[in-house]
Amino acid sequence: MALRFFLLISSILAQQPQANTDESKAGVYTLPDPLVLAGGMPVRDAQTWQRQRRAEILRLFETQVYGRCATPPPRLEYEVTGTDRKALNGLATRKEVTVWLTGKRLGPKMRVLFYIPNERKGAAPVMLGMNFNGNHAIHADHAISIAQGWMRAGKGVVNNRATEEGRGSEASRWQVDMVLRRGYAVASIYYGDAFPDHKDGLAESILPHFYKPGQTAPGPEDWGAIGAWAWALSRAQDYIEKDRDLDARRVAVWGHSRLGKTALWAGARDERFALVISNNSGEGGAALARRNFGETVERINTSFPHWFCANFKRYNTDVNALPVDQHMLLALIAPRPLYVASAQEDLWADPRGEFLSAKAADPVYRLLGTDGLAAAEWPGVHDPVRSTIGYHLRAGKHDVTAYDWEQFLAFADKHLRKR
Ligand code: GTR
Repeated sequence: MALRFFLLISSILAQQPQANTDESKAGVYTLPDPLVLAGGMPVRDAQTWQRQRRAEILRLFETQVYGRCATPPPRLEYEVTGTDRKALNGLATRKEVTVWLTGKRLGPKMRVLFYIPNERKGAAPVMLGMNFNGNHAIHADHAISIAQGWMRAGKGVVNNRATEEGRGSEASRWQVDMVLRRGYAVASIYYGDAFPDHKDGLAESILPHFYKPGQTAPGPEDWGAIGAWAWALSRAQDYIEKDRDLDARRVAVWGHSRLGKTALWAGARDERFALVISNNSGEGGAALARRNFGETVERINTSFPHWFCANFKRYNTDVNALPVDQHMLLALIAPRPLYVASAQEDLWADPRGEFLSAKAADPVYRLLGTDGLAAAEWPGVHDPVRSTIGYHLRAGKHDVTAYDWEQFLAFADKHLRKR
């Protein structure tokens, strides 16, 4: 009996290794060098980065971390509904755009909610991101359609379905009115439209719609949920390119937490995104995988087996064998402006590891002629840095707050220039 109890406890502990939050135990590690080609030759100029090294790194993230995304349908199938030019007391124009993700009107679709500031000169720059609780959760506006499909527990969610009660429940994380008053359009998508976020979500996701003939499950290098979400963000960009109220060359893609990981992967894959914002993205996002602090590769693959590609699990117990680390994901965004936001109490996401990762992407940003990350040391609380790689550490917990938005907007005002 005692032995069985002991075995049970030790197997539970083995499944759930304790997360380290002691800086003195973060360990020593050597990061792979983004500026050395696979063959060992150093990358000394922007051309070699753009033509060779960038592609090598992108491929490694595709095959070892997030998986390869599908080829988009040849033609974007979409429909604009519910346009209201006097939304939010005249502050904005609201549109809901249905995009059919496989290009077929009978197939899966996502709904992109737009608020476009009415007071603007020309096409508006866009803050594009995904939400956790449905488009109707980002603002109390009664005209937003309630999200369909599976939804995780939250305000107004009954039997995994959204109801009216959830309206506006995520509003503090979106700050729609603030963003509009600063001249930016807001675009938001319920992430569950592309992949319902639970371990059995695959069947209801867009992935099976892209299986090759005879395929019944994702292969080791095929995309997972993060890939599906990132890919859907690119389909939103496809639509933005068709809407003359929106400036497709000034789209900032942003996200919080798992959706921050998603925004980074979207920005890395798709160079049309002009600016990328990661908020508290942590493990599998901005934070270095090799640093043993907070969530680990093993932990994330165990809790969320559907997020990454199957190959990523090979690194569960040997993170040093990964041919990349997350600074190389950030480097894929170079030379485009990138903002990494951390929160002081968000130890699970390893705020210091997020900074160190941004710092380790700096040589690539500098090689490409930008000022990189202009902070030698980890900045203190509420001391934002606004170089081409921007960074701040906010007081408080894992969240998106008005403070974060003030910094995102100041950063975007500085870097999202009209082109
Ligand atoms: C946590 C997960 C993190 C982060 C977070 C979130 O449970 O371990 O990697 O993604 O969820 O997305 O809220």
